[in-house]
Amino acid sequence: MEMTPQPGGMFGVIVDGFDVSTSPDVDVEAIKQAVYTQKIAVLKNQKLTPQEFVTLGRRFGEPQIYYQPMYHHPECKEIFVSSNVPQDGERVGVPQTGKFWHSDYSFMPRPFSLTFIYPQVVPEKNRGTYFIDMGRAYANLPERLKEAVAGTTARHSASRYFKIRPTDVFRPIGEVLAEIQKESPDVVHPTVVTHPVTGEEILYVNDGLTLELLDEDGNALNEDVFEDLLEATGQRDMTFTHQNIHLQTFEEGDLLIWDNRSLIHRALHTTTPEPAVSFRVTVMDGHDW
Ligand code: 7UC
Ligand code: FE
Repeated sequence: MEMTPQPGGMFGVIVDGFDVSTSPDVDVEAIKQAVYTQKIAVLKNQKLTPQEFVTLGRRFGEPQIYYQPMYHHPECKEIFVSSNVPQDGERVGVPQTGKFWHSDYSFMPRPFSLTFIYPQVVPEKNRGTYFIDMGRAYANLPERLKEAVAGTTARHSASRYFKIRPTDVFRPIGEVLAEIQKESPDVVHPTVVTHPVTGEEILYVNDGLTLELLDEDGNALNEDVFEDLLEATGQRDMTFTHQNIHLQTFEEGDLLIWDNRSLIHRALHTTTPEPAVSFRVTVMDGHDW
């Protein structure tokens, strides 16, 4: 196995020669450490069945099952499917997922530690995912904003980007919204979290899933602070040229692993989408937040 820094990229490593069935545990550990410190690892030339993909995830942690079955791979519920390509005339997974800045499961009490993406059908144009390292973004915040968020918490919610399910058609929207709150109630996380492995401080705020900041008494903070954080970190830049934004591209055979605690990401889909399918596995690594 060989690990090299990603050329031209802002962060990340390229991993050649990793084989889920023959590579030793020390290689898994080396990749894991690289993910914590370099944030992304791109495993090259992977040829995995869905089951093998889950096995790969299991070597890094405990694979999690997404709370909504509509995203599950038909044979492998540990795989979350993002797809706009029907199979035998049937919808598989969900199209246009993650087209907003987020950290996976930030609206849940225990967000995932690591995310694995294994693209299956790679579009010609518009391939890739945008990333922002919120550890670096926090370090570069103006002192004024660091002071404003000190001791605060943030409320996260599934509501804004909850995808209407086929079974929701003709249901009253209020009923659907009430059900979302019942199944995945809003959660509160510290605004600044400490990475359990690297000790790095991370601004845990994303435009898609974070609703508002709360002071020590649980009262909503001035909205301007929240808006300034989104602006300062690059999440308001719709040209995606902000210095914090990294476009991670991939080709067939690539398998991306990233640190879901410190990175936020945003899928690159267009309104007239080309066929695109990707499989996702998410794991808990046994460390607390
Ligand atoms: O359809 C989607 O964009 C899924 C999103 C609401 N959640 C992904 C996650 O794991 O947090
Ligand atoms: Fe995501």
